[in-house]
Amino acid sequence: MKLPEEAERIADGIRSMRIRGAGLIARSAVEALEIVARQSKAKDVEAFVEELTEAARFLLQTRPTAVSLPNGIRYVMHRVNGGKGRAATVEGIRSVAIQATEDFIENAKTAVHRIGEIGARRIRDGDVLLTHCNSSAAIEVMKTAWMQGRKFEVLVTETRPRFQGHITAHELAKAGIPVTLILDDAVRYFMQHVDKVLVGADAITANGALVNKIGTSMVALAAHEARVRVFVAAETYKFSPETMIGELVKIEDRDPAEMISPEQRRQIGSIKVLNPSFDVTPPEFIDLIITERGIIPPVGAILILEEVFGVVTPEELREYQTYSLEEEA
Ligand code: RUB
Repeated sequence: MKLPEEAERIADGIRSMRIRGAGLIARSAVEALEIVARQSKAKDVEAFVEELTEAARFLLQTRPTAVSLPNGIRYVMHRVNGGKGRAATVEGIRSVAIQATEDFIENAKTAVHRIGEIGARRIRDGDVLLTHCNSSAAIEVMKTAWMQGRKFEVLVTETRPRFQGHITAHELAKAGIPVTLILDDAVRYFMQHVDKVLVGADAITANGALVNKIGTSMVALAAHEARVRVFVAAETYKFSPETMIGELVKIEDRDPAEMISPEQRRQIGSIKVLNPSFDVTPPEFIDLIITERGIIPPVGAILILEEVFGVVTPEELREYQTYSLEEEA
Protein backbone atom coordinates (compact mmCIF):
# COMPACT_ATOMS: atom_id res chain seq x y z
CA MET A 1 0.00 0.00 0.00
CA LYS A 2 1.17 3.52 -0.82
CA LEU A 3 0.77 6.00 2.02
CA PRO A 4 1.01 9.77 1.57
CA GLU A 5 4.70 10.77 1.57
CA GLU A 6 4.62 12.28 5.07
CA ALA A 7 2.91 9.20 6.53
CA GLU A 8 5.36 6.94 4.69
CA ARG A 9 8.22 8.87 6.29
CA ILE A 10 6.74 8.19 9.73
CA ALA A 11 6.35 4.46 8.99
CA ASP A 12 9.94 4.34 7.79
CA GLY A 13 11.08 6.28 10.86
CA ILE A 14 9.47 3.72 13.18
CA ARG A 15 10.92 0.79 11.23
CA SER A 16 14.44 2.24 11.22
CA MET A 17 14.14 3.40 14.87
CA ARG A 18 14.58 7.08 14.02
CA ILE A 19 11.26 7.23 15.85
CA ARG A 20 11.56 4.99 18.90
CA GLY A 21 10.27 4.43 22.43
CA ALA A 22 6.81 2.92 22.80
CA GLY A 23 4.98 6.17 23.56
CA LEU A 24 6.39 8.08 20.61
CA ILE A 25 5.89 5.10 18.29
CA ALA A 26 2.16 5.07 19.13
CA ARG A 27 1.71 8.84 18.82
CA SER A 28 3.58 8.87 15.51
CA ALA A 29 1.61 5.96 14.02
CA VAL A 30 -1.62 7.68 14.99
CA GLU A 31 -0.30 10.90 13.45
CA ALA A 32 0.33 8.94 10.22
CA LEU A 33 -3.30 7.78 10.31
CA GLU A 34 -4.36 11.41 10.71
CA ILE A 35 -2.37 12.34 7.60
CA VAL A 36 -4.05 9.55 5.65
CA ALA A 37 -7.46 10.71 6.88
CA ARG A 38 -6.79 14.33 5.99
CA GLN A 39 -5.44 13.57 2.52
CA SER A 40 -7.85 10.81 1.52
CA LYS A 41 -9.63 11.38 -1.79
CA ALA A 42 -12.12 8.57 -1.14
CA LYS A 43 -15.46 9.08 -2.86
CA ASP A 44 -17.65 7.46 -0.21
CA VAL A 45 -17.61 6.50 3.48
CA GLU A 46 -16.97 2.83 2.71
CA ALA A 47 -13.90 3.61 0.58
CA PHE A 48 -12.58 6.03 3.22
CA VAL A 49 -12.79 3.43 5.99
CA GLU A 50 -11.19 0.83 3.71
CA GLU A 51 -8.29 3.18 2.97
CA LEU A 52 -7.76 3.94 6.65
CA THR A 53 -7.97 0.24 7.55
CA GLU A 54 -5.29 -0.57 4.98
CA ALA A 55 -3.05 2.19 6.33
CA ALA A 56 -3.63 0.85 9.85
CA ARG A 57 -2.57 -2.66 8.80
CA PHE A 58 0.50 -1.26 7.10
CA LEU A 59 1.54 0.76 10.16
CA LEU A 60 1.08 -2.28 12.41
CA GLN A 61 3.90 -4.02 10.56
CA THR A 62 6.51 -1.39 11.42
CA ARG A 63 7.57 -2.72 14.87
CA PRO A 64 6.11 -5.72 16.64
CA THR A 65 6.67 -5.37 20.41
CA ALA A 66 5.39 -1.93 21.43
CA VAL A 67 1.75 -2.73 22.28
CA SER A 68 1.08 0.99 22.33
CA LEU A 69 1.14 0.86 18.52
CA PRO A 70 -1.84 -1.51 17.98
CA ASN A 71 -3.59 0.10 20.95
CA GLY A 72 -3.25 3.57 19.40
CA ILE A 73 -4.52 2.28 16.08
CA ARG A 74 -7.38 0.44 17.80
CA TYR A 75 -8.37 3.63 19.62
CA VAL A 76 -8.82 5.42 16.29
CA MET A 77 -10.32 2.55 14.28
CA HIS A 78 -12.81 1.68 17.04
CA ARG A 79 -14.21 5.20 16.71
CA VAL A 80 -14.06 5.22 12.92
CA ASN A 81 -15.85 1.86 12.64
CA GLY A 82 -18.39 3.01 15.23
CA GLY A 83 -19.00 6.25 13.31
CA LYS A 84 -19.28 4.52 9.92
CA GLY A 85 -22.99 3.82 10.24
CA ARG A 86 -23.80 7.32 11.46
CA ALA A 87 -21.65 9.37 9.05
CA ALA A 88 -23.48 10.09 5.81
CA THR A 89 -20.56 11.77 4.05
CA VAL A 90 -16.81 11.40 3.65
CA GLU A 91 -16.38 14.73 5.44
CA GLY A 92 -18.40 13.37 8.37
CA ILE A 93 -16.30 10.24 8.82
CA ARG A 94 -13.10 12.21 8.15
CA SER A 95 -13.84 14.46 11.07
CA VAL A 96 -14.54 11.43 13.31
CA ALA A 97 -11.14 10.00 12.34
CA ILE A 98 -9.26 13.26 12.80
CA GLN A 99 -10.91 13.90 16.16
CA ALA A 100 -9.95 10.39 17.32
CA THR A 101 -6.30 10.82 16.30
CA GLU A 102 -6.10 14.22 17.99
CA ASP A 103 -7.71 12.85 21.16
CA PHE A 104 -5.32 9.91 21.32
CA ILE A 105 -2.23 12.09 20.89
CA GLU A 106 -3.47 14.63 23.43
CA ASN A 107 -4.38 11.92 25.98
CA ALA A 108 -1.04 10.21 25.47
CA LYS A 109 0.88 13.41 26.17
CA THR A 110 -1.24 14.16 29.24
CA ALA A 111 -0.66 10.59 30.46
CA VAL A 112 3.13 11.02 30.45
CA HIS A 113 2.75 14.30 32.33
CA ARG A 114 0.48 12.69 34.96
CA ILE A 115 2.88 9.77 35.36
CA GLY A 116 5.61 12.32 36.01
CA GLU A 117 3.57 13.92 38.81
CA ILE A 118 2.44 10.65 40.36
CA GLY A 119 5.81 8.93 40.13
CA ALA A 120 7.81 11.90 41.41
CA ARG A 121 6.23 11.45 44.84
CA ARG A 122 8.05 8.13 45.13
CA ILE A 123 11.51 9.67 44.80
CA ARG A 124 13.22 10.76 48.01
CA ASP A 125 16.11 13.08 48.77
CA GLY A 126 19.38 11.19 48.60
CA ASP A 127 18.02 8.36 46.42
CA VAL A 128 20.29 6.56 44.00
CA LEU A 129 18.16 5.49 41.05
CA LEU A 130 19.06 3.13 38.24
CA THR A 131 17.44 3.20 34.81
CA HIS A 132 17.86 1.13 31.67
CA CYS A 133 17.31 2.18 28.04
CA ASN A 134 15.51 5.41 27.19
CA SER A 135 11.96 5.83 28.44
CA SER A 136 10.24 9.19 28.17
CA ALA A 137 7.81 8.16 30.94
CA ALA A 138 10.62 7.22 33.35
CA ILE A 139 12.53 10.39 32.47
CA GLU A 140 9.42 12.48 33.11
CA VAL A 141 9.21 11.02 36.64
CA MET A 142 12.84 11.88 37.35
CA LYS A 143 12.67 15.35 35.81
CA THR A 144 9.49 16.18 37.71
CA ALA A 145 11.01 15.08 41.03
CA TRP A 146 14.12 17.14 40.28
CA MET A 147 12.07 20.22 39.40
CA GLN A 148 10.18 19.79 42.67
CA GLY A 149 13.52 20.16 44.45
CA ARG A 150 14.30 16.52 45.28
CA LYS A 151 18.04 15.76 45.18
CA PHE A 152 19.08 12.35 43.86
CA GLU A 153 21.43 10.75 41.38
CA VAL A 154 20.89 8.29 38.54
CA LEU A 155 22.93 5.37 37.25
CA VAL A 156 22.20 4.92 33.55
CA THR A 157 23.08 1.75 31.65
CA GLU A 158 24.58 2.13 28.19
CA THR A 159 21.91 -0.19 26.74
CA ARG A 160 23.79 -1.96 24.02
CA PRO A 161 23.70 -2.48 21.14
CA ARG A 162 21.91 0.79 20.25
CA PHE A 163 23.11 2.83 23.24
CA GLN A 164 19.75 4.39 24.11
CA GLY A 165 21.32 4.99 27.55
CA HIS A 166 23.32 7.81 25.99
CA ILE A 167 20.07 9.62 25.12
CA THR A 168 18.79 9.13 28.68
CA ALA A 169 22.09 10.31 30.18
CA HIS A 170 22.00 13.39 27.96
CA GLU A 171 18.39 14.26 28.80
CA LEU A 172 18.90 13.86 32.55
CA ALA A 173 22.22 15.72 32.59
CA LYS A 174 20.63 18.55 30.59
CA ALA A 175 18.05 18.86 33.36
CA GLY A 176 20.89 19.17 35.89
CA ILE A 177 20.47 15.67 37.39
CA PRO A 178 23.76 13.95 38.39
CA VAL A 179 24.25 10.97 36.06
CA THR A 180 26.71 8.09 36.03
CA LEU A 181 26.87 6.02 32.87
CA ILE A 182 27.59 2.34 33.51
CA LEU A 183 28.07 -0.81 31.46
CA ASP A 184 24.99 -3.02 31.16
CA ASP A 185 27.14 -5.78 32.59
CA ALA A 186 27.94 -3.69 35.69
CA VAL A 187 24.36 -3.53 36.98
CA ARG A 188 24.81 -6.21 39.67
CA TYR A 189 28.14 -4.68 40.71
CA PHE A 190 26.46 -1.35 41.46
CA MET A 191 23.11 -2.64 42.72
CA GLN A 192 24.14 -2.57 46.40
CA HIS A 193 24.29 1.25 46.14
CA VAL A 194 20.91 1.62 44.42
CA ASP A 195 17.67 2.57 46.20
CA LYS A 196 15.21 2.19 43.34
CA VAL A 197 15.17 0.93 39.77
CA LEU A 198 12.93 2.93 37.45
CA VAL A 199 12.23 1.80 33.88
CA GLY A 200 9.64 2.30 31.16
CA ALA A 201 7.56 -0.30 29.30
CA ASP A 202 6.91 -1.48 25.80
CA ALA A 203 4.10 -3.65 27.09
CA ILE A 204 2.45 -4.75 30.32
CA THR A 205 0.71 -8.12 30.23
CA ALA A 206 -2.51 -9.19 31.95
CA ASN A 207 -0.56 -10.89 34.76
CA GLY A 208 1.53 -7.75 35.37
CA ALA A 209 4.72 -8.83 33.60
CA LEU A 210 6.80 -6.16 31.91
CA VAL A 211 8.08 -6.29 28.34
CA ASN A 212 10.90 -3.79 27.94
CA LYS A 213 14.37 -3.34 26.44
CA ILE A 214 16.54 -6.45 26.47
CA GLY A 215 18.38 -6.62 29.78
CA THR A 216 15.53 -5.19 31.87
CA SER A 217 14.81 -8.63 33.34
CA MET A 218 18.45 -9.02 34.41
CA VAL A 219 18.35 -5.56 36.01
CA ALA A 220 15.18 -6.61 37.86
CA LEU A 221 16.73 -9.92 38.87
CA ALA A 222 19.75 -8.15 40.34
CA ALA A 223 17.42 -5.71 42.11
CA HIS A 224 15.35 -8.58 43.52
CA GLU A 225 18.47 -10.25 44.86
CA ALA A 226 19.60 -7.00 46.53
CA ARG A 227 16.06 -6.22 47.81
CA VAL A 228 15.95 -3.04 45.74
CA ARG A 229 12.51 -1.95 44.59
CA VAL A 230 11.61 -1.91 40.88
CA PHE A 231 9.24 0.78 39.57
CA VAL A 232 7.78 0.78 36.07
CA ALA A 233 6.40 3.92 34.39
CA ALA A 234 3.75 2.87 31.86
CA GLU A 235 0.81 4.63 30.25
CA THR A 236 -2.32 2.45 30.21
CA TYR A 237 -2.22 2.21 26.40
CA LYS A 238 0.86 0.02 26.84
CA PHE A 239 -1.21 -2.69 28.55
CA SER A 240 -1.79 -5.61 26.21
CA PRO A 241 -5.44 -6.69 25.80
CA GLU A 242 -4.35 -9.76 23.77
CA THR A 243 -2.68 -11.17 26.87
CA MET A 244 -6.11 -11.34 28.54
CA ILE A 245 -6.89 -14.17 26.13
CA GLY A 246 -3.59 -15.92 26.61
CA GLU A 247 -1.57 -14.41 23.76
CA LEU A 248 2.12 -13.66 24.20
CA VAL A 249 3.70 -10.33 23.28
CA LYS A 250 5.90 -10.86 20.25
CA ILE A 251 9.57 -10.11 20.90
CA GLU A 252 11.28 -8.27 18.08
CA ASP A 253 14.43 -9.83 16.64
CA ARG A 254 16.70 -7.19 15.21
CA ASP A 255 19.51 -7.30 12.69
CA PRO A 256 22.68 -8.99 14.06
CA ALA A 257 24.63 -6.20 12.33
CA GLU A 258 23.53 -3.94 15.23
CA MET A 259 25.79 -6.09 17.44
CA ILE A 260 28.64 -7.07 15.19
CA SER A 261 29.76 -6.01 11.73
CA PRO A 262 29.65 -8.63 8.96
CA GLU A 263 33.44 -8.18 8.71
CA GLN A 264 34.06 -8.98 12.41
CA ARG A 265 31.62 -11.84 12.17
CA ARG A 266 33.52 -13.38 9.25
CA GLN A 267 36.77 -13.10 11.22
CA ILE A 268 35.30 -15.03 14.15
CA GLY A 269 34.18 -17.87 11.93
CA SER A 270 30.89 -19.62 11.35
CA ILE A 271 28.66 -18.43 14.19
CA LYS A 272 25.02 -17.63 14.81
CA VAL A 273 24.24 -14.13 16.18
CA LEU A 274 20.93 -13.40 17.90
CA ASN A 275 19.72 -9.91 18.76
CA PRO A 276 16.33 -9.94 20.52
CA SER A 277 15.37 -6.36 21.33
CA PHE A 278 13.16 -6.94 24.38
CA ASP A 279 12.71 -9.34 27.27
CA VAL A 280 10.05 -10.19 29.83
CA THR A 281 10.35 -9.35 33.53
CA PRO A 282 8.02 -11.47 35.68
CA PRO A 283 5.57 -9.63 37.97
CA GLU A 284 7.31 -11.04 41.07
CA PHE A 285 10.25 -8.75 40.34
CA ILE A 286 8.15 -5.61 39.99
CA ASP A 287 6.99 -3.58 43.00
CA LEU A 288 4.70 -1.11 41.33
CA ILE A 289 3.53 0.25 38.01
CA ILE A 290 3.03 4.00 37.72
CA THR A 291 0.18 4.76 35.31
CA GLU A 292 -1.68 7.99 34.58
CA ARG A 293 -4.62 6.52 36.52
CA GLY A 294 -2.49 5.99 39.62
CA ILE A 295 -0.04 3.51 41.06
CA ILE A 296 -0.91 -0.17 40.88
CA PRO A 297 0.82 -3.38 41.95
CA PRO A 298 1.48 -5.76 39.03
CA VAL A 299 -1.58 -7.87 40.01
CA GLY A 300 -3.70 -4.77 39.29
CA ALA A 301 -2.83 -4.95 35.56
CA ILE A 302 -5.90 -7.02 34.75
CA LEU A 303 -8.18 -4.38 36.31
CA ILE A 304 -6.64 -1.66 34.15
CA LEU A 305 -7.11 -3.84 31.08
CA GLU A 306 -10.76 -4.47 31.89
CA GLU A 307 -11.35 -0.77 32.55
CA VAL A 308 -9.55 0.55 29.46
CA PHE A 309 -10.17 -2.16 26.89
CA GLY A 310 -13.59 -3.41 27.94
CA VAL A 311 -14.93 -1.64 24.85
CA VAL A 312 -12.65 -3.45 22.39
CA THR A 313 -14.44 -6.25 20.58
CA PRO A 314 -12.78 -9.65 19.96
CA GLU A 315 -12.85 -8.81 16.21
CA GLU A 316 -10.91 -5.60 16.81
CA LEU A 317 -8.50 -7.49 19.01
CA ARG A 318 -7.80 -9.86 16.16
CA GLU A 319 -7.81 -7.27 13.40
CA TYR A 320 -5.44 -4.74 14.90
CA GLN A 321 -2.66 -6.97 16.12
CA THR A 322 0.94 -6.34 15.17
CA TYR A 323 1.08 -9.92 13.91
CA SER A 324 -1.62 -12.39 13.03
CA LEU A 325 -2.48 -15.39 15.16
CA GLU A 326 -2.37 -17.55 12.02
CA GLU A 327 1.23 -16.50 11.40
CA GLU A 328 2.18 -17.78 14.86
CA ALA A 329 0.44 -21.13 14.47
C1 RUB B 1 12.69 1.55 24.03
C2 RUB B 1 12.33 0.97 25.37
C3 RUB B 1 11.65 1.90 26.34
C4 RUB B 1 10.13 1.76 26.20
C5 RUB B 1 9.39 2.85 26.94
O1 RUB B 1 13.12 0.56 23.13
O2 RUB B 1 12.51 -0.19 25.65
O3 RUB B 1 11.99 1.58 27.66
O4 RUB B 1 9.75 1.80 24.84
O5 RUB B 1 9.67 4.11 26.37
P1 RUB B 1 13.52 1.00 21.62
P2 RUB B 1 8.69 5.35 26.54
O6 RUB B 1 14.62 2.00 21.72
O7 RUB B 1 13.94 -0.27 20.97
O8 RUB B 1 12.27 1.58 20.99
O9 RUB B 1 8.48 5.54 28.00
O10 RUB B 1 9.41 6.48 25.88
O11 RUB B 1 7.42 5.00 25.83
